[in-house]
Amino acid sequence: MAAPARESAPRTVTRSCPTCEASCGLRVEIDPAARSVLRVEGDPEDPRSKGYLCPKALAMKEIYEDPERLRKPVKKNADGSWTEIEWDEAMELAVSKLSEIKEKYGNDANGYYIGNPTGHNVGAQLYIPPFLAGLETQRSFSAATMDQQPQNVALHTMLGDPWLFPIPDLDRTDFFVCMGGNPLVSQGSLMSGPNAKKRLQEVVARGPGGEGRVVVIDPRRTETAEIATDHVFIKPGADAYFLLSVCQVLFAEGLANPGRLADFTDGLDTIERVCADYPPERVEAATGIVPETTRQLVRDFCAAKGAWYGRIGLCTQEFGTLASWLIYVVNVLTGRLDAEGGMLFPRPATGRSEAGRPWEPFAHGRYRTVKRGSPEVDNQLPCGLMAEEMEEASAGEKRMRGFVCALGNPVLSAPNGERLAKALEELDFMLSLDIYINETSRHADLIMPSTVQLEHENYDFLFETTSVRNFSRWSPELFAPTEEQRHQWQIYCELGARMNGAPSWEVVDDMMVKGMLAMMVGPGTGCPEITPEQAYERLQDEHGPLRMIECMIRVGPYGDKFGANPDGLNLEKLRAADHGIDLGPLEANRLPECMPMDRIDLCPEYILGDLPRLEAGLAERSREDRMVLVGRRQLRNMNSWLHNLPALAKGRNRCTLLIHPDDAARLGIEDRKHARVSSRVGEIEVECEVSDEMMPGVVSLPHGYGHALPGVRLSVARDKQPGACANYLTDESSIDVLSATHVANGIPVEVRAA
Ligand SMILES: Nc1nc2c(c(=O)[nH]1)N[C@H]1C(S)=C(S)[C@@H](COP(=O)(O)OP(=O)(O)OC[C@H]3O[C@@H](n4cnc5c(=O)[nH]c(N)nc54)[C@H](O)[C@@H]3O)O[C@H]1N2
Ligand SMILES: Nc1nc2c(c(=O)[nH]1)N[C@H]1C(S)=C(S)[C@@H](COP(=O)(O)OP(=O)(O)OC[C@H]3O[C@@H](n4cnc5c(=O)[nH]c(N)nc54)[C@H](O)[C@@H]3O)O[C@H]1N2
Ligand code: SF4
Ligand SMILES: [Mo]
Repeated sequence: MAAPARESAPRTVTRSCPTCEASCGLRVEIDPAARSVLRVEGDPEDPRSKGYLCPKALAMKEIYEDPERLRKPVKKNADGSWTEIEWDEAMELAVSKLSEIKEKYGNDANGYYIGNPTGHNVGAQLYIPPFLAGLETQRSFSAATMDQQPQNVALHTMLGDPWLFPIPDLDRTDFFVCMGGNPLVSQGSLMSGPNAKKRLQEVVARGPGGEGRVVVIDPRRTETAEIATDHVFIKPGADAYFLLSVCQVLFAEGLANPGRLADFTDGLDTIERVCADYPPERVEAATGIVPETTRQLVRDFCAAKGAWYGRIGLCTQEFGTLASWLIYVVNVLTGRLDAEGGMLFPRPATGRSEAGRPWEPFAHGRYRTVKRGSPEVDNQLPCGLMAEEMEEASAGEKRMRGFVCALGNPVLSAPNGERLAKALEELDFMLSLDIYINETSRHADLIMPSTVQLEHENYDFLFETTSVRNFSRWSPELFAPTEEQRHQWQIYCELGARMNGAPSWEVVDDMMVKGMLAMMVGPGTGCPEITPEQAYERLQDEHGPLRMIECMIRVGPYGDKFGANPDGLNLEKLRAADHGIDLGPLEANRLPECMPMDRIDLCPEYILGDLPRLEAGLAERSREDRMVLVGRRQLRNMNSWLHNLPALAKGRNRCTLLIHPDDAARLGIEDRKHARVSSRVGEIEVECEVSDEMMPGVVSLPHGYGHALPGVRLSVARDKQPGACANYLTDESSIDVLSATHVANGIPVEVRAA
């Protein structure tokens, strides 16, 4: 690990903000002697964020300072209280309990859930493998099945790589269609770009005559819609119908023109046949969109340099995979995939979109849940099914008995959290890898906390693959961890070593790096002049995630090839770049080289298999009488876990239900008064805000609240923003089976005045 600077005078350090995908550059003024943060501000010299920051830039500081944050493992006593224990004892306890369950009941008697902050922590991402290798279970859950898994499935079946996300070329497009995303608040997801507001305003200014377009298609007139040129209401869950009608118009009006993509795309005739059944008139009642709006939008889009984008509102819904797939189909049919101003493939310095990388074919159904036989999809089981898999009454002898919850809070984030909370109490053993005693970890027998961002180095490993501009960025450790702390990667590596019977975590770490080098350098690779052994000797760090990053970036597309290309990138240069390394705009024309399959499969059979369900749903969807719930994100939240930070929890109650005035009048609901909202699985009480920003028949509630539970040690959250848990209403039985993903948008609910 790089020696942390130890000067004692206050100084300013630059790093990227690890709190959301945007990864803004920050200037952090610290007092090393007092181990305190004096100030956080935007870094004007950061080429991507140019000084921009949002209120959540303070999150890193306040988490670091939070007196309720754990620093040492805690073990639950018989009376429910917690005792701090040493790491060795904690490791011993975790490994013995998990191994015992494995031996007694089989590997799959353990299960795990991986949460979102993993994506923001390079060490957590790179060191999960040895831990999972030790656990050897197929009971694998994560936040992906409340998130982007439908997009993973579409990309895996179409291009061969679930993680090869096409990203809107926001800085060059002049016509941006945004479905089911609210980048003004989320700062862009799978479209990581700081200051989304400015970028979207520039889209409009850039268009011919200053008349570029930003078209938001969303059941709520969102913050993004407010600054867009156009907003179109759509009924939740109807996007697949709408997008098929878009395709129909493209063919019917002779506008389908894939350009160079046609040379390596299969299935163009199939999609023409499929969409022919869905002219705009036929889907109007289901979508709520008048046919002329669809036709004009398609014509205008085709006349411009457009990018057509869909995000979480299209994933976590009834037809998540179909809708996500159709977004890519529209971009192919209009020649906008892989074209400047369209949807482009980032080129990360770590080489993860280069030609010749190994192709793992799409797979599903290799394991099924015990209770209802729900198939895994690319190693993911629907996370809302964790509860029934744990309950003796549901899963019997084959139930999950050991559970590891890693950097996640599924009691608030996953469907039917109330049921999950009860089921967690049935486990023989639960390990939480978390920094708080929160709604989920309070059920654990043992909690192992990691260091937090200011205490470890980081590299924007995930977000260099999702950024609107190519970049490579290292962030320094600002405060060396104390003796009693461990990094997340060390925890995983040590657990893995002990479970695999390896002599030490160091041995496991070395094996990982050596294994990686054996594949990346030497004869027949992109680095033929050097042997893996020589490359190993040249690595800067002794251990840790940055050593693996070093291997990847030196071999990667901008790399120094371990010396063969002396001007290229290496770890020294990366660490010296105070404002990150700008690698320029996204490149066009990377297909087909950058995809593992030879040709685009525009209509994967697996996905077409769900069309009968879509067709069968049309009549039901065309009825008017449903009231449905959708989600919304807020500037000062990050899912469930920033509410304990004073700067982000202040102000009035934010956990409010938005409802259209007509619905409110009909139901006798008044602004700022309470209502009870119920679904098939639960009921909660929330404050209402009556607003015409909602589409009639649709109500909106943020997720991540519901902190006032016994045993939770989050006093600021409990006092300032307790809220109610939206996911107590999310029905775990409502699954987009193709992707194992839950429906968190478009949940049928009943609302009545409290
Ligand atoms: N209804 C509804 N539900 C949703 C969504 C929605 O839109 N609507 N969105 C879904 C999406 S997109 C996501 S990604 C998921 C998120 O779901 P989760 O990942 O399960 O939930 P988070 O709230 O992100 O919880 C993060 C946990 O990690 C811990 N943590 C944070 N940083 C660290 C760290 O550095 N080390 C350790 N050890 N722990 C840390 C926090 O204390 C917290 O317990 O929620 C999903 N749930
Ligand atoms: N401030 C903040 N930023 C965040 C997060 C956060 O919690 N807070 N979370 C981060 C995470 S983990 C993620 S995954 C990203 C998500 O980033 P986004 O995808 O931008 O997330 P949302 O803001 O939830 O936007 C979803 C939109 O979909 C709409 N919607 C709901 N149902 C439908 C539907 O059926 N059809 C259509 N067309 N629209 C629908 C909702 O009204 C909402 O406006 O944000 C990230 N950034
Ligand atoms: S937009 Fe995201 S990355 Fe930028 S300061 Fe806010 S939380 Fe941090
Ligand atoms: Mo997410």
